[in-house]
Amino acid sequence: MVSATKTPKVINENWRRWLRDNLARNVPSSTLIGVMVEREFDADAVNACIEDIRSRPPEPSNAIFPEPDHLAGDWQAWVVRNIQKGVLEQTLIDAASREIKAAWAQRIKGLHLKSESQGYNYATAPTPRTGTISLEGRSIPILLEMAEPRITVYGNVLTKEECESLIALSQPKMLPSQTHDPATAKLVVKDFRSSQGTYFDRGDNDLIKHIERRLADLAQWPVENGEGMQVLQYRQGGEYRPHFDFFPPESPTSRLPMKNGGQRVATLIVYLNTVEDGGETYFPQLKLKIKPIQGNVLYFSYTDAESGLDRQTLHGGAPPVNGEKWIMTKWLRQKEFKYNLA
Ligand SMILES: O=C(O)CCC(=O)C(=O)O
Repeated sequence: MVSATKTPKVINENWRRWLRDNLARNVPSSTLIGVMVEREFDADAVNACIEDIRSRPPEPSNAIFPEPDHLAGDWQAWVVRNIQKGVLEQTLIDAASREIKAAWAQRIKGLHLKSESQGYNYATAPTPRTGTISLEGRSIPILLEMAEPRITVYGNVLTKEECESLIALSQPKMLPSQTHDPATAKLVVKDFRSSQGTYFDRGDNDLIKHIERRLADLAQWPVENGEGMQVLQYRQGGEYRPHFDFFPPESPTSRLPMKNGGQRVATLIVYLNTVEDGGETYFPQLKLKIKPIQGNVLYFSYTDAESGLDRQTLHGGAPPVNGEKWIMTKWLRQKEFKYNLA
């Protein structure tokens, strides 16, 4: 019998960029090789690519014109799929042009943080609990409190047992994380979000119900306005690059998810394990990093009562340098988030 030899996976421009970004953040090359080998790349090829990146001078900033992610990655497949469906070439060119415009508008507006955020009304922004807090007989220390943007870190919100139970419940149903493709509004797997994830509908089971009530109490926001819980697992080197949690008005894909519950107003991130090295949630505009410690909760809000958006809440999840990172995210909406819509 002839044994089939596997063609090594090609390191495309997206992966090369991922390597370059992580090397720039001082992630050890052994970690990066490990992540890519797990995804069936050849270790020698990855090593050669790392050496090549290291041997080149940094790119001059005026030469960088990145394309929107769906075009930078599998854009040929996107074109072929649509042509096969009968979509006209000109329609694709128009769609791509719109996307490039929207992606650049988002980037540029994201950088004009000061002027955009000046229009944000902190007096009507959602505000979580502060002061002395006792929940279900446990005292909850406030570890960090920031007013503008509104960011609070609480300690001791979930017990070790609750965190472990949530991980155990999630483990059998983890799938590669998805995000909305700006071209089609469909959920797709993207390199900028290299994690595994799963969801629990609101009130899915007694443990989830209990935790949702506790988080609603901390956030001072109704349970009914919360989306289901999302659990994320990042393996060594896995990350979530900086993004906003609200639906950006400049993106054509924002309209659909806002039909149920309106805009997102705040996020709660529950750390289900402690990450010794790396894995922080970071706010690049604020130069702020939050260390993942089991049972702690990070709260931040970004939509005021007039639907003004606080773009200083741009944030990401840094890659764990050693071991894994598990978090659970709860997004809160302006209005009730309904289930079982017809
Ligand atoms: O992994 C993190 O720390 C951040 C997660 C995140 O940004 C999100 O779930 O929206």
